[in-house]
Parts: sequence; structure tokens; C-alpha cells
Amino acid sequence: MSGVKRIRGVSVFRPIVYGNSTTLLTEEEKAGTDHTHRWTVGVRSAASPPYANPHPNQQIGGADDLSYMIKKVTFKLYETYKNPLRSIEQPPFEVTETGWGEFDIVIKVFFVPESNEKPLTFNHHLKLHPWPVDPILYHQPTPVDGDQPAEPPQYPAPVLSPVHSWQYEEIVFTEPTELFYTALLENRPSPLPSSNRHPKLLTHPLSAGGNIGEFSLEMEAEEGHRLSKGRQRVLDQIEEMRMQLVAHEQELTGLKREVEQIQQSGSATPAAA
Ligand code: SLL
Repeated sequence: MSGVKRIRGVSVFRPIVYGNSTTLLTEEEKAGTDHTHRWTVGVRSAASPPYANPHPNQQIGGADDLSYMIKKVTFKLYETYKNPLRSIEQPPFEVTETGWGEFDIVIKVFFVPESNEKPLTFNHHLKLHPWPVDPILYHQPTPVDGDQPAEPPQYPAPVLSPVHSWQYEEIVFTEPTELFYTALLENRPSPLPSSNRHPKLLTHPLSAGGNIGEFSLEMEAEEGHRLSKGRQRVLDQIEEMRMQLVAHEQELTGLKREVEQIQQSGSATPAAA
């Protein structure tokens, strides 16, 4: 087949998000069922539309149509759902359902045939219940001597609805086929905004209690910062342990020398009986 030749030395990545958003059912909607939540699980482009979609289940990601690269997505739901293996063959690649409990959803992404790419599988834990509020984000500085003690931090109540749980991923196509490479070049992803354009009702968007937000360059930078801080801590710990090791080795050498000296003096002047 023409166009399936792979382009050497080239790789192209595409940012996506997968996950779910959940809202509480209203009292009327709950009548006669044991279901409590409505959720949407999906695979979307990472950038969100510039306006906040009024429905919370549609707010995160999804600015771009991904059908130039994705042929279909299957979502394997909990076995009690009708037709639990949902196959979505056109965008938006998502499933909306109601339910009462959280469970793991296997998401399988199939690429367009001309890409000759193997499907990718993600596991997503369907999230219905609120994120705990992260106390680190409300940390108050410890008062220095003489200062008034800080007021105890005021934690906001966790947000029950909407609840978002989305994972950012970059799919890397290594040496794409000629045909697919053309499609990739014709469909550049919308860039992430520099920061969250939607109201930050709580803490950090999308995690740690945030309830409205979007993936942004600021978030990426914060994650990078967290990673480099973690890396530095590991390096500091390695250095600290190396110093301890050197000190222990010096102590050991000293002790060995002492033992030798004692043994030598012992053999030179045998102890009196
Ligand atoms: C739990 N292990 O106990 C999990 C299972 C299943 C959730 C959660 C309704 C399904 C239906 C539903 O939400 N199931 O109506 O078919 O928490």
C-alpha cells in the first residue's frame, strides 16, 4: 500500500487528556433509581475551548477534533451496565452514563488505519466523589518568636459537584507513515493557554479540590517545578548519605588501625600470666 512507508528520524507528539467529569443528579433525576451521579468519560484534545462550556462535564479539554488520528475509542464499563463495552466511532470520543459507584474503566484508543499504529490502552478510575482539600495549599507560615500565632487555616468544604479527574498524556508517533505524517501536519493541536482562563473557584484546577479549570502552560510549569524540587531533594539525600558513608569509612579505618596497634603491642610484649 502506498503511503505506509515510515518517515525515518521523525517523531510527532499530540497532547490528549483522558478521564471523567461528574455531577450530582437532581432529586427529580434520582427518583426511582439508586443512581446518584451523572458522569462523562472521554478522550479529548488537551486544550479546552476558550469559553467555559456551561455543562461541567464538557469543560475540560476537547478544543480540537481528534478524528484525523483517532478512529475509535472503546470504554469497558462495569459489567452491570447494559452493553458494557462501548465503542465510540466518531467524535466526541466519550460516554455519558449515570451510576452510584466508582470503578475502573479500560479505555482503548484505536488510531486511523493509515497510521499503522497499534492501539493504546489506558486505565482510568471513574471518579465520583470529591477530592480531599489539600492542606499543603493552605499551609500557614509558622510564627517566629514573639509573633502572634497564625490563625488556624480555613479549609473550604470539598466540592461535591462537579468533580473532575483527567490525566494529561502526550502520544508520541515515532517514524509515522507518510500518509499519517501529512495528516498530523495538517492538524496541529491548539496550544495550551498560558494560565487557567476559567474561574478558579477553589484551589488548584483539576486536582486537590479544584472544580473548574483547564490544562495550561502554568500548570505544566508548576508540575515541572515540583519535579525539579523532588529531584533536588533526592540529590541532597544522596549527598547526605555519601557524607555519612565517608565518615563511617574513616571511623572504620581508624578503628582497624587501633586494633592492629593493640595486636602488635600484644605480640611484642606478651601479657604477664
Ligand atoms: C463499588 N466496586 O462497590 C465498586 C462497584 C459499581 C457502580 C461500583 C451502577 C451500575 C448499573 C453503578 O454505578 N455501578 O446501574 O448497572 O463501589
